[in-house]
Amino acid sequence: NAPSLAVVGVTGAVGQEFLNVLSDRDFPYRSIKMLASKRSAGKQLSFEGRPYTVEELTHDSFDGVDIALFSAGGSISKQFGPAAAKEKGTIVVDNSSAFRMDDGVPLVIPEVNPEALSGIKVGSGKGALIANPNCSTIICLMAATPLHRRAKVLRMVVSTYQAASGAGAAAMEELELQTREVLEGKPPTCKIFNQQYAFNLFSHNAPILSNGYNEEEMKLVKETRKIWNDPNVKVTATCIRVPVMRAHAESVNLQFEKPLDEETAKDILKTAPGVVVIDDRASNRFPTPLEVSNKDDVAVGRVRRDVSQDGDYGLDIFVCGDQIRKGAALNAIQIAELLL
Ligand code: 11C
Repeated sequence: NAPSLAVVGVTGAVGQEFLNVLSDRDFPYRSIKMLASKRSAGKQLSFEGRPYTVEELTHDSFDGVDIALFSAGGSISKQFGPAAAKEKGTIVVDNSSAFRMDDGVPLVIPEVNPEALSGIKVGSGKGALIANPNCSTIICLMAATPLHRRAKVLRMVVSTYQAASGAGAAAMEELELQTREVLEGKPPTCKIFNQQYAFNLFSHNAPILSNGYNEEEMKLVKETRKIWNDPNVKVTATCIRVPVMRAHAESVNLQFEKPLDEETAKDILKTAPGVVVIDDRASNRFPTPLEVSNKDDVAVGRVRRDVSQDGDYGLDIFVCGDQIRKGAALNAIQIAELLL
């Protein structure tokens, strides 16, 4: 008995990727609603050879919906997610940050903490809210978790190089437009970001908090603790927006409780689900955002002993992952697969 689905925010970058991933993975469904704001209602879409009309999102949209995949921003999630779960018995997998840190809301990377979904099942008649982590957290923890399981991470220092897609389809369009404008000697159009993006990079555009970190950096700190169920793990991060279209890169420095040498670390990563190792020192070939774009797997390389730490208690790694896919749509749909 295949579930009925709804995609909320279907016209956005992640919404469109939900459809690609559902199709690629042959996700079973008996019906699917394409939901978006009033502005997009009435648009025609084609999915798996069938025509669909985008419907305006309302509370009634979730009548009879088993699983709703949300990616329409935090305020839409807050407005419609809890009501759909509570009143309509819908299982909401939410890509926004609205509920991630709420007690009782599982924050899940299927390869990392699938146990957080225990007790939630499609067809049980009971709705639920499940949060998809932030993309930089997902990509980082895909690589760090297999090493954490072996040697226990005490401290993690993350530096990100984040793509335009993290700020949505309009930011991707702005990067393309600005690149053309700069090459043509015209002033760049700065609508999404308040500064030139093409041929530049800048501190992540998320709001800066009172501790000097921006929200994106604190998501890495807090979400890691929740996903690893380890309130004591020390995490610090610096998040940077770079002019790359759709895949994030992250430099991750790890300090362990137990020794872990680089060869063992590479062997662990080679067998980790959803991870590929690209680490060819002889030809200087390592992960790149372009190489992982439109791919499911997160790529890890530059695996090396941290020379600033004694013995084998520290490693540096470099990770790249597709922000729209594993960082958002794929992760959410893998969660839904676990619930079937
Ligand atoms: C980015 N991670 O790359 C952000 C965007 O909490 O889901 C997504 C913010 C979030 O800019």
